[in-house]
Amino acid sequence: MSFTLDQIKTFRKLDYPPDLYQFDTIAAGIEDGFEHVSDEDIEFFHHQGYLVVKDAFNTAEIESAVEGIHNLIEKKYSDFRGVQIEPKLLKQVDDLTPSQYRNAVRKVYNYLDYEPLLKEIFYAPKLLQIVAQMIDAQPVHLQDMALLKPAGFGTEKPWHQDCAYFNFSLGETVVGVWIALDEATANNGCMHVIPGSHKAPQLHFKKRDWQICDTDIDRDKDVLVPLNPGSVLFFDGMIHHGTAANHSDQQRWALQFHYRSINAVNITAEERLEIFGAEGKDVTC
Ligand SMILES: O=C(O)CCC(=O)C(=O)O
Repeated sequence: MSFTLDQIKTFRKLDYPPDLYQFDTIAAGIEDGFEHVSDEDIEFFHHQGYLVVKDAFNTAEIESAVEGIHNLIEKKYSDFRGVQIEPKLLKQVDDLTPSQYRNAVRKVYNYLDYEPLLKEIFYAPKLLQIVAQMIDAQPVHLQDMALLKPAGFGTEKPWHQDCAYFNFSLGETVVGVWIALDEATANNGCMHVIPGSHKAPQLHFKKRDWQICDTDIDRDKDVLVPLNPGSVLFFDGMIHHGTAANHSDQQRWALQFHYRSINAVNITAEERLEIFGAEGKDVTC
């Protein structure tokens, strides 16, 4: 049995300002896949910090990715540990039925060495070819995740810059690739980006997550990125982005990959926090 409406209501408290995400401006995108991405589009990516490519993966490729995620959640690989459920349900994880557990998964990560169906899409030549142009060097694996926003109570991912999580110096472009596996809409928690916000690091705070302060977000510039399954959002690792809670009755599954340049330089966590951390800087949020 899945969750009852009463259960869903108790998981669903909104814990951020209702106008933190804006829904008026919708991202435009390149039609019909990667082969239509031009040099001007790569320029657009560098200026604006994001690029949308519609219908980049076909139905068979998306079904195969979904099957890969099911394999991981349903424990096909006995020593795989990269499954995280919705934080709000953590306390009752042992009481969930198998179907409730499946519907409560929020994140699956570090799976490339386990699931060949997902490794295939991570290293798809047609995708890497675009990423290489954006990075202007050989792309190297940085992170692999599947981000699943459960229907009814999927939590927000507050505004942040992904590079605030990565121990690499800021000289080289990090590319995030977000691939919709379901229809991602304004209602079920599609991506939001702030164009042009990738040019400088922003202080992060430990609030609802490791995030940018709600009051430091240029909400008027929020661009919504609804995507149909198989469409892709490329985003610079420095762009301000986030996703609102999913209170709709539609789940929202996506893959999120990150690639760095082969030339990227490692830094320590302390050096990263010198750049992105608010600690000791006499600022509050
Ligand atoms: O897919 C989502 O809900 C947000 C993902 C995201 O921005 C992240 O994990 O960096």
